Amino acid sequence: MRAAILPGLNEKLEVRSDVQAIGPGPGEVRVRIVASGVCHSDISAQNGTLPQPTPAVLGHEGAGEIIAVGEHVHNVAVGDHVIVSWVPPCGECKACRRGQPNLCLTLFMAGAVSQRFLAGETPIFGFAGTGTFAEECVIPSQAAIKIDDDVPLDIASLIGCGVMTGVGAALKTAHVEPGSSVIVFGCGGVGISVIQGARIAGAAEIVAVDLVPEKLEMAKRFGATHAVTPDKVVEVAAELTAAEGFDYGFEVIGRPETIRSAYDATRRGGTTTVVGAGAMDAMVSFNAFELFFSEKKILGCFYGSADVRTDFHMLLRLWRSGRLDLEGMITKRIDISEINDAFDDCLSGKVIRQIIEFK
Ligand code: PAD
Ligand code: ZN
Ligand code: ZN
Repeated sequence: MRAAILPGLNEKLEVRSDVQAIGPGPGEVRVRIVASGVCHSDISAQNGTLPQPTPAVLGHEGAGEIIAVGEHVHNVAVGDHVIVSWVPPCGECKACRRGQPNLCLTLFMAGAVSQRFLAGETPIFGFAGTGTFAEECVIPSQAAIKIDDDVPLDIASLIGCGVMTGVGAALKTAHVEPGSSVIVFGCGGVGISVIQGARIAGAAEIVAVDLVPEKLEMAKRFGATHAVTPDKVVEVAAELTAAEGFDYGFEVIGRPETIRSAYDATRRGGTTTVVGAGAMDAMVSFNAFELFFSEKKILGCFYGSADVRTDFHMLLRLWRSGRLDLEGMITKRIDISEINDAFDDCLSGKVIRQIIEFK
């Protein structure tokens, strides 16, 4: 089968057709991937911002159909349509039992160090324990979340990472309140999803911030009431909040400067949520005075604080009722052979989500 492999750090992806997925072993399932979104985290795995052993099949935002199940698998069966979750909740650890299954590390860490693919004779990792830039992948059964057969799998794939993370950041991490003011730095697939989440939560003002002018126009279609380049943030804060700052600031880029900007744009007592995934050596500075004096809450956000077992369905219901626009987020449909160009397009900042379709 075909798969896009990252041979080593900072190398171009190589699309090979001699790849196979190994298994399914006990507790695992084999998924025929129908669609996979391209998320910025895939690029961050390529350039080392996020740690990932190589060689690895990238991709972690996918949906498809179960074509084989290993022993002891009861939650899904052959023929089921599923969304791949890159954090499979084990259901038994402390994080799962205290109601924070997005922080479950049991199967996530095991997946990160297993080589569930072969390219020729070479064992290959899968990004974040998945690897959806492949026609098939083998994952723990807990990573396969069954959905209704009538949901188009391209729509479904987006929920697997960007939409769950972004909408979850607004609804489940920050708990945006009706009538509040929100500012979102970064309008890629994840940032647009934060904007949609804030709109669903009933925010009164939603300001989108991006460097790319086309993105600002797009952001308005998804619920941003204002959209500005970073140099206009102070001006818009003056206009909308009487310079007090926004109730909620979201950083959806993953850089120290923009984390700092999101904090600065948040009002005293407000909440800054860091969704962007930055590097381990990228430091952000706060002075000791402002931390206590401003009483701003700084929240991290991992996978939208989601319980994928229920929240994927919550998002699908919002989509069915016309309150969450997923179709509009698909900027481009590509063949896996175009994956390196797709990475360049993502870095240009002009696309929301690109989907690899496997036919
Ligand atoms: P993307 O590349 O599609 O979008 C990023 C956007 O930010 C683009 O529109 C850029 O133009 C814009 N941008 C870049 N620099 C600036 C700047 N200095 N000021 C304003 N705008 C800027 O990325 P994405 O939406 O796929 O992902 C966004 C981040 O979220 C990225 O860091 C990704 O790794 C992270 C992520 N985190 C989680 C999580 O669990 N926390 C999950 C998924 C993705
Ligand atoms: Zn667990
Ligand atoms: Zn992602």
